[in-house]
Amino acid sequence: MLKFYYNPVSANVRRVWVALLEKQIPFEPILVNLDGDQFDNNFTAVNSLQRVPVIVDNGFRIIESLAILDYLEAKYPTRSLMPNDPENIAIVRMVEMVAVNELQLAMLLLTRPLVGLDVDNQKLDAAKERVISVMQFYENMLEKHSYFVGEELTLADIVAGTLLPSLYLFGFSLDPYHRLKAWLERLAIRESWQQTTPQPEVVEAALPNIRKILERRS
Ligand SMILES: N[C@@H](CCC(=O)N[C@@H](CS)C(=O)NCC(=O)O)C(=O)O
Repeated sequence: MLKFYYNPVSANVRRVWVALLEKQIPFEPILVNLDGDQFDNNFTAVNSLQRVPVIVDNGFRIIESLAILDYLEAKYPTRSLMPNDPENIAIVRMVEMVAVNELQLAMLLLTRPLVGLDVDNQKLDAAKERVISVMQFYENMLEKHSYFVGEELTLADIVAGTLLPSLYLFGFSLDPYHRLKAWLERLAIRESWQQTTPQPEVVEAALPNIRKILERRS
């Protein structure tokens, strides 16, 4: 059975977890505590870069959440989470890249003061502005349809829709973004979202580990 190395507070993990559930792929979850277990010899043998998520499928090992999503889509095409016409493929990729390269980077910076780490005020303001620009960009993209591509869930919704619910932690309100709010409500009622929503007490308990991870990266 496919092995899934995960941690429940990781956004990078959650997008893979949601895809596994949406595609109804059976998997064996293997919890990696990010309080040091990621540096164990056992886990380092699985991923020498010492990060989750990782999947091992019939002995084939993949790291990097977006690469894992692409693999799952190619290997398990039903229930499809990727359109097949050029424009819609581009939309999915664009939404994913904006989520990871713009939104997630800004959110990482905004997490620093939450865990007691220093950050330059100018950088904080720039990160907040970036988040607002991304929210507006997504709001505009959701003008015509229920999801980023038509009426069906795709990887675009999974990647962006597992990041945006955490914005409240940084004081952002979704109230001015009616379409974004309705889209997130639509996602929140899906079983895959409900099953993978990190409990607030689990997030709270993980804050010291998140602090150490961010400290190592600065
Ligand atoms: N680009 C990678 C990022 C993976 C990543 O940063 N994972 C974090 C959890 S969110 C981790 O395992 N961190 C452990 C550490 O830095 O020590 C992906 O998308 O999979």
